[in-house]
Amino acid sequence: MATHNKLLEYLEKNSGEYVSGADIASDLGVSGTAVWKAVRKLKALGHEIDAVTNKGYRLINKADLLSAAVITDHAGSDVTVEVFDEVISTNDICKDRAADKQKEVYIAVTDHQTGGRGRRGRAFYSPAGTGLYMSILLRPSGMSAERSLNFTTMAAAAVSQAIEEVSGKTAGIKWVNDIYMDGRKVCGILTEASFDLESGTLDYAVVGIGINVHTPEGGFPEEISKIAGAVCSEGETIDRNLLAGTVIRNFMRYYNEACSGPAPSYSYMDEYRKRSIVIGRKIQVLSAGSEPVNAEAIALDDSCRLIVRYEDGTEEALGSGEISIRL
Ligand code: BT5
Repeated sequence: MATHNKLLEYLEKNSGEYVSGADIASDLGVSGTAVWKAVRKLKALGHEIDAVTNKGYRLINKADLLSAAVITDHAGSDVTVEVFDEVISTNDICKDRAADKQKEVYIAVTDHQTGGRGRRGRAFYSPAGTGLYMSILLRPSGMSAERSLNFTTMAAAAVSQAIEEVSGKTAGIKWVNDIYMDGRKVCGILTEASFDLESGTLDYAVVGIGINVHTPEGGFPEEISKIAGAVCSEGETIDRNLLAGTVIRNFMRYYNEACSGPAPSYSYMDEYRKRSIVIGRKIQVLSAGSEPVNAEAIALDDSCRLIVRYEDGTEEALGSGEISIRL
C-alpha cells in the first residue's frame, strides 16, 4: 500500500488526536520527509488534515475517494484493480482488456459512467460522486458455458452480503440480478460473456455491478424516481472503498469455489436464498414480445433457476429472464 494510504488509515485510527510526525514516521517505518510528502498528497486528494507545530497531524475530514490500493487491500485477493474518474462503461473497459488477452482477474472501478447500461440495451444511471460502478473480468480456463451462467447470481449474493456487512442494514435480492433495500432497487448487475463455440467453454465473462450508495442531490431522474433507492439514507455515509473491497472479497470466494473441482457446492446459494424477496410471492413472468403471464414463485433450485407455478398448475424452471412482483 502506498505511504499516503497507510498514513490515511493511521490518522483515521487516531481520529480526533494529533499525532507527531516523528511518531508517524517510526510507526509506519518511513522517513520524516516521506510523512510530510504523504500529508501533502492526502491534502491534494481532498482530505482535510490539520497540521500544528509541536503537536503534529490530525485528520479532520476524510474525502470519499476511490483508491485502487485501498480497495485491493480490503479485497484481500490476488486481483488487479484499476480506478477511473469517469468512463463510458466499466464493462467496456473490461472487454477491451479481454481483447488484450488480460489473463488474471481484472477489476475496473469508477465514480461515474457516462454510458452505464443495463440489460436489453437499457441505461443504468451512474452519476458522479454518489455511486460505485465496477466490472470484474474473468477468464477461467476451460469452464463450461453452463457453469459460468451462475456469475450473475454469485455477484448478487456477494453484493447483498457486502452491503449488509458494511452498512449494517438488510438487503434483499429480486431474482435474478437486482438488489433491493426498503422496496427500492439499489443495485443492478449485468454479466456479458463471450463463448468459444467449438469447445463449448467460456472465453471471458464481465460481471458489471452498479450500486447507488447515496441519493444524488435533487433525487434520481424522474423516469426511475419510483424505482431507485440508495444504500445510505440522508445523513448516513459508508466507505465506498470498503464496500468495493468487500464485494470483491465475497465474489472471489464464490468464484474460486466454482472454479475448483467438477462439482461445486455453490455455498453462495444459501446466501442468495436467504435474501430472496420473490419466493412465495405472486409474480408476472415477462418475456420480450409477449404478454406478461401470472405465476407464483415457488423456489430456487441449486442452479439458481426460479421455479414458478402458472395459474393452470404447470411449473417451469426459469434460467434467466425477468419477472415483476405483483402487489
Ligand atoms: C441492470 O439492468 O440493472 C444492470 C445494471 C448494471 C450496471 C453496471 S454498472 C457497472 C457496469 N457497467 C455498465 O455499463 N453496466 C454495469 P436491468 O435489470 O436491465 O435494469 C435497468 C433498469 O433499472 C432501467 O431500465 C431503469 O428502470 C432502472 N435503473 C436505471 N438506473 C438505475 C439506478 N441507478 N438505480 C436503480 N435503478 C436504475
